[in-house]
Amino acid sequence: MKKYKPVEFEKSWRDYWEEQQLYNVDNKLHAGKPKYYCLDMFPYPSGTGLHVGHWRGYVLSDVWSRYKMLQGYNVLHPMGWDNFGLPAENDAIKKGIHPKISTKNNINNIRRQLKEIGCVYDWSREITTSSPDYYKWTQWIFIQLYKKGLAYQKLQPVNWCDSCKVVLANEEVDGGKCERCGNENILKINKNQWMLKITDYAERLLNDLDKLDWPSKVKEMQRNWIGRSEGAIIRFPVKTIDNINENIEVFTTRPDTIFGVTYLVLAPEHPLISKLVSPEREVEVNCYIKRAQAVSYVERMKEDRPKTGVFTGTYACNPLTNRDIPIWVADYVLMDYGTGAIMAVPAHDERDFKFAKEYGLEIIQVIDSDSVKKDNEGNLLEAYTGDGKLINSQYIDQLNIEEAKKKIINILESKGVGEPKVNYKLRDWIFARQRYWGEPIPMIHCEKCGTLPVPEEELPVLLPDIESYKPTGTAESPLASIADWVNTSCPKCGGSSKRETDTMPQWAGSSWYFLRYVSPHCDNAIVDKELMNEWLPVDMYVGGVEHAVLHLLYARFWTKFLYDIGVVSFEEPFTRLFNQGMVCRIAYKCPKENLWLSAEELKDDFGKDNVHCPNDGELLIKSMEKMSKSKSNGVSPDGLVESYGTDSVRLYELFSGDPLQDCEWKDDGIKGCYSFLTKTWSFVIEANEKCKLGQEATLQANKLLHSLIKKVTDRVEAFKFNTAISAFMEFINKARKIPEAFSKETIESYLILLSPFAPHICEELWHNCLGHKESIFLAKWPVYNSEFVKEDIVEIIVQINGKYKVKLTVAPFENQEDLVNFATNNESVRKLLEDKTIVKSIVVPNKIVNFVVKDD
Ligand code: ANZ
Ligand code: ZN
Repeated sequence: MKKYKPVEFEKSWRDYWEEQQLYNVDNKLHAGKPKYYCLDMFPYPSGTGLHVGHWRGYVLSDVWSRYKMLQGYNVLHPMGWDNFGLPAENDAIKKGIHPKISTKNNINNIRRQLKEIGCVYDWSREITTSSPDYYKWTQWIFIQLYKKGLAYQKLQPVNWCDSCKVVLANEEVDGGKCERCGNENILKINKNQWMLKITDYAERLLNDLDKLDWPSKVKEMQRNWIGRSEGAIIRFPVKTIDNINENIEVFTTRPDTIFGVTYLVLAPEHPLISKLVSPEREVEVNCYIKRAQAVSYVERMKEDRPKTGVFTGTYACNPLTNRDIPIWVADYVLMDYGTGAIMAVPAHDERDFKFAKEYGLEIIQVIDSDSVKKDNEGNLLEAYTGDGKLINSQYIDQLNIEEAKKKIINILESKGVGEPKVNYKLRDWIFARQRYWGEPIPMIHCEKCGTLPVPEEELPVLLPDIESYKPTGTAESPLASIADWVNTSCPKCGGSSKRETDTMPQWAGSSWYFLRYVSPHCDNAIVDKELMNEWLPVDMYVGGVEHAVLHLLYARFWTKFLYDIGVVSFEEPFTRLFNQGMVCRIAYKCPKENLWLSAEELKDDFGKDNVHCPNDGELLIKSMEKMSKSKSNGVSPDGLVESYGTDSVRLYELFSGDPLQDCEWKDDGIKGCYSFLTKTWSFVIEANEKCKLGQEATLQANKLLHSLIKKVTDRVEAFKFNTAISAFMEFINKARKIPEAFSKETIESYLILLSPFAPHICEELWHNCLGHKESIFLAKWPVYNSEFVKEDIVEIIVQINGKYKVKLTVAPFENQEDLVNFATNNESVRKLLEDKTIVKSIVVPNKIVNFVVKDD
């Protein structure tokens, strides 16, 4: 019998799939089938290529796509490159190669690696965000946004990294540090910036989350990011000094606590400060403001930060009690939320409480309940933020909080000193970078006519080729120094004018790429209408949870906008979302040099405890870390593919853990998968040899196979690929003892089931052992016969809060956690659990799953 040698045939099957255009959706092989659009979050082509951690998501979506194909769908599974933006530019700067060239090289390398995984993409649809025929349409969208008043310029404090010499977006400031270089010295400078008014869409972005079949964790993250708060605006008149007549407007979610206000706080950037500060306090206040500017927003928002502030020397007046209230300045109040000013209620707000304690300010309790904590003298021990009844509040005493809120808002309105207000945490999107490697913002500044969009027929505004793409070290983009690009004529008056030199942020191209894939070569419109209606929205979107907020929010925003201007016919781009967990691996760090050491450097010691540094003998710190270049714990797939073949690597990627969870990469884990494939190889060959023409499978063989069909189908549906693979392993250990018991048809079914996971070996055996002439991926996913799985099936009752909901039939689980997973992932159960938080799940093994839930 021939031995299993994957290197001998894997490559040629990959070539075969490409020649056959297996995933080319226009191919006539797929005519008349229903559509299925499966999309991977496309990669930034970084210089280091892909490690096995990156592979995980691509393998997952490939298995899913091949499975859908076998189920009879015409599967659109495209791939492309998000190669504008900071990572590519920084990488290029480091190596001194133009980003256009370096990203092209990187793309070629990653495309090769993706092909090597055996993923079949429809490469005829490949798109690149930096190619002019793509970014032409990114610029076009910008102009449409501008025309609708959703793109505007605003003087904004921006984060300036003194070390990278660039302006950083808020999301690039990570824990007060520059995300690129780790520098902690992030300054605020003012700059006129292009902004997109995503806040106009806040309500819809929030409400439409309910329609999506997404992990509830991601929806929750989006809800928090949008951050809707209901409350009120209240105006506190400033006590007149020098006849100034000003009000301090605050936003509060707790108008009910107005009788407990003991001071007001302005953010250090608040424009009123200079007007109302008393002369004798001016020096101190200015000094405080200066210091506050050096602190990042992220830092300022931290709960546990010591509270600091200064008194302005001035008082305001509580509009309902006429009491004098001191006005303070403190950096725990942020300028860009609400009104940049608050009414402080130390008795019921934790930050206010700490601040009041620090500066000896009065604390008036206005909410009472049994759980309020006090010392012997009756002083509050901490801020009480729970439910209760109003006290010390005149005519609203004894009301509950909700009643009190309503009543106070009514009174404020009738006196004209306040009104209800909904506030969002979501900020407008700063849509400009002072960098070279991005889409030029297609605007022109004319001294006479002002700021105008480039006429649409002149798009794209090409990014010029330049010698120096490095940051200028000023707050301008490198484009500003290319005179013959910058100077242009005004589209309105023809006079001399200047191009906008800022470029778009790296999120731009990825905010709409899913749309371009359906008609990537369409040059007279952003998308071909008919194809758009046929393919979109995306049925399954696969990618890392690190994009749970920004990318997904931006893509949803642009989709809603394109819907509003009639370009697309759907309001949400991604119907279903799957976030794979990260691949982790042991990592060693030398505490002395702060260096991470790789497996190559540590040789046989890798994996052991108490390892010493080969350079300086220091005891190394061993930990489990996300696989990454920076921790020196990446594993390149290239060598593994050479020794074990792609199929084994694919299987191990899937087998190493629940796809949703982080998993650990063990270097010899792959051997088990290789051994399983070797067994599969000899089993299929032997069974096929022993199988006589027309032979029927025995009852035993049928039972084995049909229970496998049932298990694999259920588990794939639930995205539990790891347990699907265990089912294969169990099967093969039993089946190889009775190879003579199988029929040709049962052997075929086995291969079809395995083919999405290990496509090469299955295609090889399908052709060269079983004698087929067409790809196995044109076969049909087998269906189990319930006759053969009777004993193997249990009925699971699913309850929510003890009430019967649905019945599921499934092969019994050994591990009851898998049963809970299976139930949570079932289509109808998922719907029932939407917008609920599972408090716990109670299991009667293989009989009942009861979810105890609360509403979100
Ligand atoms: C009085 C009060 C009493 C408050 C109380 C809370 C509890 P959300 O919207 O839920 O995050 N706040 C308002 N603007 C702020 C700003 N720019 N910087 C820092 N804090 C700000 O919370 C809104 C609450 O956060 C507001 O309600 C305000 O404090 C504070 F027992 O007003 B509250
Ligand atoms: Zn002009």
